[in-house]
Amino acid sequence: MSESTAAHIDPETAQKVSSAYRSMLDIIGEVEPRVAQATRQELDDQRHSLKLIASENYASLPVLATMGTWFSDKYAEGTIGHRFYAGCQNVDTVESVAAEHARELFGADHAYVQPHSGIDANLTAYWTILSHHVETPGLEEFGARTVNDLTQDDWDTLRRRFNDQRAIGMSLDAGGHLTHGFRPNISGKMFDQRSYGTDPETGYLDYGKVAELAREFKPLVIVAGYSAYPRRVNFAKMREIADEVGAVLMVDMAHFAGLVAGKVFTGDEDPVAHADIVTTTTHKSLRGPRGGMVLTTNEYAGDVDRGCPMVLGGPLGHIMAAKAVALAEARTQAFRDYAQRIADNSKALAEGLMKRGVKLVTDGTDNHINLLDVFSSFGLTGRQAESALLDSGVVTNRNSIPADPNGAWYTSGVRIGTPALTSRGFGPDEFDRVAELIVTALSATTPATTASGKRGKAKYTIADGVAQQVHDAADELLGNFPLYPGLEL
Ligand code: DSN
Repeated sequence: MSESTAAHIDPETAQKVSSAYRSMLDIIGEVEPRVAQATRQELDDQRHSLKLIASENYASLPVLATMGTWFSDKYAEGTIGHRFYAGCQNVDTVESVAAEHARELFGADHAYVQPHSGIDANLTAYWTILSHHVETPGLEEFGARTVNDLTQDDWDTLRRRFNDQRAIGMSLDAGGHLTHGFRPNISGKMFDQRSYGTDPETGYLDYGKVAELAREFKPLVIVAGYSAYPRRVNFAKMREIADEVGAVLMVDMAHFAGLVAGKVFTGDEDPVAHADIVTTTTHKSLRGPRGGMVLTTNEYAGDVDRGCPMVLGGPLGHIMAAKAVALAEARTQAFRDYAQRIADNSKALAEGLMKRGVKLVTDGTDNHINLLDVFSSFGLTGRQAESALLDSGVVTNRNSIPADPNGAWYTSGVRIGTPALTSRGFGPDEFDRVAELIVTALSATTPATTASGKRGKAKYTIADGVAQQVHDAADELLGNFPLYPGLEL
């Protein structure tokens, strides 16, 4: 299998896989035909649309196949070799293999591969940090050595103190994530949180401002990482800031884990070399199964391993097995080539958009994300642009931009990423064509006015025939890079 086109299989395998999937869908269909039909339809939809959501990808068939097994039926709470259930020897094997690959691939002291998602990984990391650091002020009053020794009553008292624990993270409109201390997520209740933003002129992270905030606020945790920032982060600088104020440096690399695994982000840009704790999902640029993972230094290994049952439900053996397979794929030179192409394609897409007059946040990209300011460029809200693109077979998501004039619901931006279409084999020429199609669709879109004659924020109209024309052109482009070719259901 060529890794640049993980979505590809050779014809003989395709025949076998087709027959296996057909049999599986027949069995499923006998129980609930609507699920079998939706599963077939999902493949068809993914085959025929331009998947540009920056957090999505196409896992390889070995990864997909590993998820569908009887490991799903086994309980295995606890950690490798220390389970609360009997008969976990095979779960021990797959969890050990996944952790071993993760440690070696990322150069981490320790890997905890149980988190079910990115939110779970971050929650596990926060509890790890609190477990490790919060014991100092006054745990002796509970007769406890660490937070793990506390009774329920002790927890009730301690919970009221969480507001005394401080964290800083990138603001949402600059590209940070809800789990970096924002109110809709538990992290915003566990910590007293302040945000650092980006430079209003350039849109780049301002390390001087981060340092200023850290000195003034003295957080226990500095969270670095992003889900919608189109530039690289210098984690060596973030480490210096953390050291200066005695903070723990936590990096959420969910979005760019594939670029770290693929050695595109090295040196100062390698989070694992600089942070105390690194969290990630496994299904974005890393191209594995849906799930999460936490990498730590030896200092935090004992605490992070208590993630289940502290904050996580029983580990998912079938997903940990698939993480092991995906991480084995990510160790190859072919994956490193793929990761480099993600970044090269992202630049090509940015150039294609900018030469056609689109304003990008930071005027470009050097990772896998392009953040389009569709309000300045086309007079559309993010919601209108997202919908018009979807009508045209282009799947993206709306996203806030810094100081967004349309707020967090309608937004003024659209976020676009290259990992998925790079997996299908797209190169710079195809991404230039993608830019052209996006501009064609959005140039033909106008905001609809509301009943009172005001410019609406949700409704829109597209000039006759343009959505279909773009959809057809997208399909033609996709036809050259088929998804799991030969897999016929
Ligand atoms: N949902 C992921 C994303 O789209 O970036 C992060 O939570």
